[in-house]
Amino acid sequence: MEREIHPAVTDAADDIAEMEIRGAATIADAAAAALGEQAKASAAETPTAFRAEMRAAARQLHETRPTAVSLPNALRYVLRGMSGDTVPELRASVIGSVNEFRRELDQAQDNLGQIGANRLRDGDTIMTHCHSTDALSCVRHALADGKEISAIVKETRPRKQGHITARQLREWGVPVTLIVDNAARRYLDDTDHVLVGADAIAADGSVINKIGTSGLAVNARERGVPIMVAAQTLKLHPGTMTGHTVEIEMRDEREILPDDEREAIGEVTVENPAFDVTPPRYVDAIVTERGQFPPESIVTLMRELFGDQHSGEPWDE
Ligand code: RUB
Repeated sequence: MEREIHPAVTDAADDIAEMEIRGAATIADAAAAALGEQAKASAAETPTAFRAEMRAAARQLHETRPTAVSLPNALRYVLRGMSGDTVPELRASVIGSVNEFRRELDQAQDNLGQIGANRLRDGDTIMTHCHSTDALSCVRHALADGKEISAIVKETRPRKQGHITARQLREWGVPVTLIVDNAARRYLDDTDHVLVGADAIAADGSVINKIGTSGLAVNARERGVPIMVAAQTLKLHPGTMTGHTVEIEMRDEREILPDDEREAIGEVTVENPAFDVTPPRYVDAIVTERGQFPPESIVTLMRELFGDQHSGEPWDE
């Protein structure tokens, strides 16, 4: 049966797929909000139809981008909070869990920011990669604590999310040096902390983040610069506890090589992975709203948070 999907869901799904909405926490927030709109607008007449509609909306959102685990974690949170025997009860429960989820997301980002800020000293220079709201929360708190922070911002090819980071830091008055990705090793000698976010953290402590993070981490380790990953617990990937791996999104080749330039070069293969995996041995600390963890011990937190819940996905029919 065709389910009524609200335009707010279709629009959010398109915006996530096209990266108009991007970054793991922002994607999770937008997906939860879209489920809330679906619940508010639903014309379903029976509880069964309402539940089916919510599952269909969640599936559409889930299919947009495969790597950021915050997206399925958000959908799980909202759908698992759906309860009641009538459509109005179901609707109210979904709206309630969407609001709760979004509040917790903000709160978690704020709390981890304070913990991450404690690692930064007055006068420190950080190096960033991509644009992470969790990572920037650490800087915001350090500034609020009266510390002076400078930033070396990697451009982050091919989508140049470094520009978003640079703009935000400048709004906060942070001195910014923008560099191309290839210059990172040279500027590590002027860096006190590498500070990045995460799209997913695996049970072994591996960090999945924007392509280029792993090379940066290896170089930083070689230069003796600590690497800190700011990632609220929404980024912990429950499936990796039972042996699943994290799918790395491959994006359109034209992000790297537009058609006209490709024609001029001739026949080439182009690969455009959006993310990579940094092994735990190159990471000094994962900073969450529950405290900071050496990557190898993150599994303890995952066991506490997820237990052994693993019984199918709430959006499956
Ligand atoms: C974004 C990216 C960010 C993480 C964390 O990739 O890799 O570092 O998502 O961001 P893309 P946040 O631009 O391809 O979505 O801390 O805001 O969740």
